[in-house]
Amino acid sequence: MIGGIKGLSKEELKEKIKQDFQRKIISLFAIDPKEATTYQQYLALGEVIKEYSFERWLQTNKYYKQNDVKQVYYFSIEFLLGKLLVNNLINLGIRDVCREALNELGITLEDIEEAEREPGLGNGGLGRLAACFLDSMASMGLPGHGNGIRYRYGLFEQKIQNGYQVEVPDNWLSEEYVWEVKRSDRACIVKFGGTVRFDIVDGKLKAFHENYEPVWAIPYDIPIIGYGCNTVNTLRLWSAEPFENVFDFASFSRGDYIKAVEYRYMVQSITQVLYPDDTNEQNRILRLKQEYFFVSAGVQSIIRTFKKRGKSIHQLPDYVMIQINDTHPTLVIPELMRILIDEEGLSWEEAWDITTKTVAYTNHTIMVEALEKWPIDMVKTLLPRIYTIIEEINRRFCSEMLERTGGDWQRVCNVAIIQDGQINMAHLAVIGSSSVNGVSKLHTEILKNEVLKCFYSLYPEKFNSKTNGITHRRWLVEANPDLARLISETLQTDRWIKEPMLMLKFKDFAEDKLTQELVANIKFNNKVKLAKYIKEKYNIVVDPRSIFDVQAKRLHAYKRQLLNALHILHLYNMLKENPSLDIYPRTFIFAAKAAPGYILAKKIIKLINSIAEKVNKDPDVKDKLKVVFLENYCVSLAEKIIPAADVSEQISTASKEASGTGNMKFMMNGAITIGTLDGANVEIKEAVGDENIVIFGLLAEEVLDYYKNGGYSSSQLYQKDLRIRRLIDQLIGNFFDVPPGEFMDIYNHLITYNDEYFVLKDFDSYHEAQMKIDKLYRDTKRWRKMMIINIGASGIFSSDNTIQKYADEIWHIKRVEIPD
Ligand code: T68
Repeated sequence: MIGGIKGLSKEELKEKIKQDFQRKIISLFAIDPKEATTYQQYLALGEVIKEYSFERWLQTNKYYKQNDVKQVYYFSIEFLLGKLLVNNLINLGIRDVCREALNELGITLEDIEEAEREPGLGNGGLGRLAACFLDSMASMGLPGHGNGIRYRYGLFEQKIQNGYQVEVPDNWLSEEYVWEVKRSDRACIVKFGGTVRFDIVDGKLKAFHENYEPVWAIPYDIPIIGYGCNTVNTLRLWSAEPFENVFDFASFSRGDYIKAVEYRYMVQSITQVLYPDDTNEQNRILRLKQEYFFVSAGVQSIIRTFKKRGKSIHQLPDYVMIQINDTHPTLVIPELMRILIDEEGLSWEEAWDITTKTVAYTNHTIMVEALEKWPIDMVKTLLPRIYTIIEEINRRFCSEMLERTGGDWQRVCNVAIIQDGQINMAHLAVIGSSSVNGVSKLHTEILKNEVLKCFYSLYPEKFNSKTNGITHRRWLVEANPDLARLISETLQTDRWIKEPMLMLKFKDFAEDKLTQELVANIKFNNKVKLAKYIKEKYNIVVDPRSIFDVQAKRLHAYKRQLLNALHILHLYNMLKENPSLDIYPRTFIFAAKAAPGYILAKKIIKLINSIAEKVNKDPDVKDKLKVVFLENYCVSLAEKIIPAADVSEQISTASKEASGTGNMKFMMNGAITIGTLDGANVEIKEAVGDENIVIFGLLAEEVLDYYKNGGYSSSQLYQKDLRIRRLIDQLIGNFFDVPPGEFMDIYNHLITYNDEYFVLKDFDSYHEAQMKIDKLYRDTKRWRKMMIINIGASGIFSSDNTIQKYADEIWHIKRVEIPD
């Protein structure tokens, strides 16, 4: 180990970095440091920086243990970390000295930082939220860790070929991953399949799980380094490995060579790949295996650590809290019950009391198709002991409900865990936990009044709202260093990096001419950088003086990239009719991955690219409209795009986007939102004031009312509105240079199936809103003022604030200061 960096002067630290870095290159690659490639330099620097965090990491764990600190474990099937080198340098407070050290060796730190490959262990918002939360917990000195899966292949890499999305496997582990530490000594055994036998032992009914297939869960720990403090928490990701001795040996001795090999294959498949679906992949046995695998390993390891403290198991809820990120880790509930009953010998009632106090559940969606349900037979076969526990939870719950409702079977069936041969995971999560939260005010209201209404009337005290947040350290300090510097200079302090509510003071400078100019210059420079990237990568020239209008997020019908695309086509039509039409030049930028099996979403990508092709090469509109689709949207690309955005497209069908977090990242970087009153947009509007955001479209209650009572016909709109008719006709006519029928799925979605997400219904109102943006942007002073207000107000949406609420209201944990 390289040793710590405690108490060194800046000069000493610089010398140390130089030495450690060069030695590391030699020890890793046996080459002269001068000959190292940028990637080798990255690997060496990464190792050195990781080792610098070890002292604090040890210290943190020691402190938690010695002081009996209550700890939170955030269970999530995805953690979308992004690159860690820059982040870790900033949080350790050594980025500048490191830059200088490398400079003296003739190396540019930024080149090394760029060389890092990001682990794509998440699909989108949910996984990125988990990563923001880790950063906030560590930076706030909160004892909170992550528990997840170390996928061999992360989210696919997206390429665009001839306008179509093509998926390429993300082999992120082809080179070693610098930031992890393998801990084989802390492996756990996870058991699949087999049978359950019940027997009376010492007068008590006991379950015995037999003939199962054991799987090794090997933990890989990543240090999560807090900003400006000594806290280093842990993200533990589990990898599945076969049981070499016991099982293989047994199979071989039976002469069952094939079975032994199949077993190895089965085990490796468990953590092989992240499901590339941001709604839900149902009824896939492998997905269920993944869920149980990381849950079982995580809970076992928590209990093992807890027991080392020498406390009674009954005190578990006083020292441990498990937050489940959506329903994917819901098996925590029966798994904890299993351990408490089968291994710790507690009664059902004791175990249930402990379990429900220890677990809390966050819901991230109201989309019915995304609510997880597992067929009974699948669970019974794969997890026989867990199944018996779920069945018993259900039996007890239903009989209690039967009593409470005076024998109203219908009401009991509505809330049962087991329904129509399936296990309803959201119901299990609500029943088995102490807290249920939505991720924005509006979303929580919809949960209480619609989706989980029956449960809200049963347990109103469990329900609460925790509006999402983003870490301003990554999304501002790291992604937009010039703006961060300006804020510090303007406020004459950088304390806002620790206390984001101080950012609100930046709003006071909204009318200040100098601040306005400086903000505008920073934005312009960021746009120049992005324009350069676009030119280099796609050979498309975009004008940084045009409005950069950006929609970057997963491609999903409800997020309505289609509305944006059709509207661009409409602007194009207007310009063709009247080439001298006065519209302010705009560059429309899209970035979005579609789930590989999501046909409509993939057609929308093709449509955007077809529109881009039409628009970009038409001399009539050349300087007024440009359309660019940036491939492979991921955390690092987001860090390039967002600081350069003028307009942030947050245009989901009201009620559908639980919160959104991109909306917060854009406002934090001075983009103005054009959006519906959906998810956290509602709260962004409250924070910036009506005049600093552009709102359009149906309200959530109107949308829900249409779903319930009908009254909307997209084909009538098609008949009535000439603009819309023209757009739809262009889709299915020969306007685009595509194979016949290429966009038929889009046509059917909009017209045949009556436009489920109200794209056409909101079209007119969206157009009005876009014209308002056009007008506002021309008013330079006004626009700059809006930017500053958005930047300042974004402090409210720092995940530090969100996490403080989780800590106070759900977890009941306190900040601790880890001593030097
Ligand atoms: C998102 N959900 C919400 N899901 O859509 C978004 N789903 O509104 C919210 O801001 C964000 O969560 C954080 O709360 C997702 O991102 C998934 O990615 C996902 C992944 C696997 C299975 C289901």
